[in-house]
Amino acid sequence: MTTPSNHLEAAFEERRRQIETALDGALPAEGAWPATIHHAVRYSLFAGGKRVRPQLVLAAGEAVGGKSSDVVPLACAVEMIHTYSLIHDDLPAMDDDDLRRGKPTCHKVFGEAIAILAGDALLTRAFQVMAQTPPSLEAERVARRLRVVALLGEACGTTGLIGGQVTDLESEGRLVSAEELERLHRAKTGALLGACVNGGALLGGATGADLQCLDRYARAVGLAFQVVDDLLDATEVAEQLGKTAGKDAAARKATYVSVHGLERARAMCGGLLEEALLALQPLGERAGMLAFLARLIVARRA
Ligand code: GRG
Repeated sequence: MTTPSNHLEAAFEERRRQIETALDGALPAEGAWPATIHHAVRYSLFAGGKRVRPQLVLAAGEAVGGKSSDVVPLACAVEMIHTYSLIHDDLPAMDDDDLRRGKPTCHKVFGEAIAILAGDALLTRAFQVMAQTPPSLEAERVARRLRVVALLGEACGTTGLIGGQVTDLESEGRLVSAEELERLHRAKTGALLGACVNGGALLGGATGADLQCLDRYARAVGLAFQVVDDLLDATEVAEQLGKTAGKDAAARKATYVSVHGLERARAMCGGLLEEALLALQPLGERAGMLAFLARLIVARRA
């Protein structure tokens, strides 16, 4: 029997394949000159990520009745930006990690210099992909694309991903308040996830009311994602996570587990999921995949 959940699982798998193909097409070929950098970029991008961010882009576009072709460039761009941030986060100067996505980190395989450049290459390529509009694209769609480029720049910048990372590095070994921690998480993780949902919706042609619902959803899911990450780091092993476990406690990092404790952090996740699902209600069935993704994010084990 086909249930709504079977149907969503099948659509999720189908989209995962679509994302892999689009990412492959959005990069220079493996052996293209200069080959080392393209090997490194492809090594990290195709190392087995869950592709949550591109899935959110596609689902947000669908929730507002947009066409898949309108949102695929953003789906590729956010995964490239996310992978760049992981490569740089793993560097000796930052988290100094040997394992990512179940494989040796980029700098372990290619050396630090090439890993830095692979991150830079992915970030640059992401904005190139967003800016490459076909000549036949209507002016209105080009304008939306430009708005989303600005949104994406903000999400990656000093008040988003980079700001969150700076605050994270500065929080090691010191007491952090619950408010500071929420701000850090919203910047480090929530900003890019927010750009996936809001950007996907804008490219899909969302109007004011839909955008408000989706922004509320994005804020809840963005925070839930990082709370779950903190829980997993404290409770799972490296084989399950595909990255080193227990790093937060070892580095005396402020996390939802260290600040609130395991039980409260779990309860917060439940509350954030409820908030995310509530936010989607006005969108009805079109938001089915976004609801599926929120549940998946909270229930994930890696
Ligand atoms: C270096 C500018 C810069 C930023 C680094 C991404 C990041 C900020 C730090 C990595 C450590 C971390 C816990 C980040 C929070 C975001 C997060 C939970 C990343 C992991 O995302 P998943 O689970 O990974 O979607 P996959 O591998 O499945 O794509």
